[in-house]
Amino acid sequence: MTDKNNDKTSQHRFNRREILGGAIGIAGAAAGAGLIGNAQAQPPGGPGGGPIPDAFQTPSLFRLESDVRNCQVTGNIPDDLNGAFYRVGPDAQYPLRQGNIPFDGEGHVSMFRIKNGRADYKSRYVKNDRWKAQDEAGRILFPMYRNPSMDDPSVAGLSRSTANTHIINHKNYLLALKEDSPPAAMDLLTLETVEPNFTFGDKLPSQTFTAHPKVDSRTGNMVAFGYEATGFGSDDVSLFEFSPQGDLIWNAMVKVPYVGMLHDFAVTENYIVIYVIPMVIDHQQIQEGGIHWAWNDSGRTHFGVVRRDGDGSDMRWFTGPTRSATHVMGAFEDGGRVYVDVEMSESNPFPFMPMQEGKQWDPVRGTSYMTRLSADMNNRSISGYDIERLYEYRGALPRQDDRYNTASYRYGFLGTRDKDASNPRQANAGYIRMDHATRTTVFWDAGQGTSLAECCFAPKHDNAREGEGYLLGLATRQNEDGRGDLVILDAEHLEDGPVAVVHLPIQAVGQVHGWWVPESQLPVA
Ligand code: V55
Ligand code: FE
Repeated sequence: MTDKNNDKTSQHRFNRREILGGAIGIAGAAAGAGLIGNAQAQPPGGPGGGPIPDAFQTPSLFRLESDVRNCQVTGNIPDDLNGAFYRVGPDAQYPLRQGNIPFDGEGHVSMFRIKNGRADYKSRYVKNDRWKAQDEAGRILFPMYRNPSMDDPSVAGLSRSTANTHIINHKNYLLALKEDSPPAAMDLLTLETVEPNFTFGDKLPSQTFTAHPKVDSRTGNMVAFGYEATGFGSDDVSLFEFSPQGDLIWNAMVKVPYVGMLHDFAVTENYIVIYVIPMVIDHQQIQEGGIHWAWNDSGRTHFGVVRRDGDGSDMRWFTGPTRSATHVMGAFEDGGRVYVDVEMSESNPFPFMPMQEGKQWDPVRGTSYMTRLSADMNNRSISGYDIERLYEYRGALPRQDDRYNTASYRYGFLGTRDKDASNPRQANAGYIRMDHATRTTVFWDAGQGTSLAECCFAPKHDNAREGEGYLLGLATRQNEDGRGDLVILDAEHLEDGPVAVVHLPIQAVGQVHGWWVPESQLPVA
């Protein structure tokens, strides 16, 4: 694939652009223009604003595992920020096949280990069975996103997990997650893969495990689910809860109205909410060698609420119009009404996901905004749920102070673009803090030529007030060959700009999600 960009100062960027364009086909064409170049070519639904995290600006063929000791720092890393910031994203082991999507690159985990004012950086691939088999074979053996019928016969029975979506700590492990498989367990400090197919000591009541478990705010238990839980394409969803020690506390099985992508879910004190969007399994497309999903632009959404302590039979479904939501900022209940805050778009947020019925991807209807969904559990007669847009900032990877995962919360954080820029196509990236109590926002503008990955909140100490802490995020410097900087902001004073910037001498690996583990939860080295 040739590139018309002949800017001599951006030779490296040129190459990456070529790689992305060639490797991911349609995504290269539809999103690449906005993703890899600067903001100019962005559609309104482009990076940071739309669904596609700026993360995918980093190459999906990076493959450099690295260790950077004692990174250079501008400013001062605060004394009360001690722990590790983990990131994970797809980093394709081999160029992706025509028709495949960037969500299928193999997982590459990175870590900023921060202690006593110093930061070290490390990155390692998740070396699970898939990665090892493909490394030994010297070629792709799992050539298509969530389509086992395309697999090389030699890998029959192996986990297909790319482990590329999210990471969380559980017991003494870092679990690398992909929603179609069990986790892979890594060492929290060395990032070695120690248990490539982690099934909680055979107690995992599902064949799959979500990328978005929640930690219960009161008990520290991990509440999670798996969809397509009893086999490929099944309409069974397994809901379950593990104690911090790894004991299975509770589980129940429910059915969904149709098989759609259940990327995230919500947990409140008493309820679990799963939200079914018309990113549907497409059996014909799968048979023809394509990916798992396609967008049905006339499909209805289903907001399902079920008690956390029952057998699943109390599940209530509230239906609504065609919408997409993939990530939850926070959720809570108030007098029987259940609220779930999500990024929401009217249509398919992902330009590389096929559209059914020959429709065209729509960058405007594909743009996401923070939106509050709710349903009144005390009212037996309603069959719909309510939708309220909260803020006019676009963006798709919302976060909160994760200590409030299952409780009422006030503050949310989001990577976005300046909504007041005179030319929205050139709007600078930034992070905002949303205060739901006052419905006000504070925006930090990262400046020109920088893109931002999803941010993550780190409390100042274990007993800090909600939102008292730091916001961490990876900044990619477009004008420096995509070099990476970790920015650290005071989460209560985003307007002041970073208190510290940790400089990498190289690009960072790409990122979908990130996760903070405080010093108190890390093993002693
Ligand atoms: C997402 C990411 C995935 C995936 C499904 O919304 C959904 C994000 C990186 O992989 O397989
Ligand atoms: Fe996600």
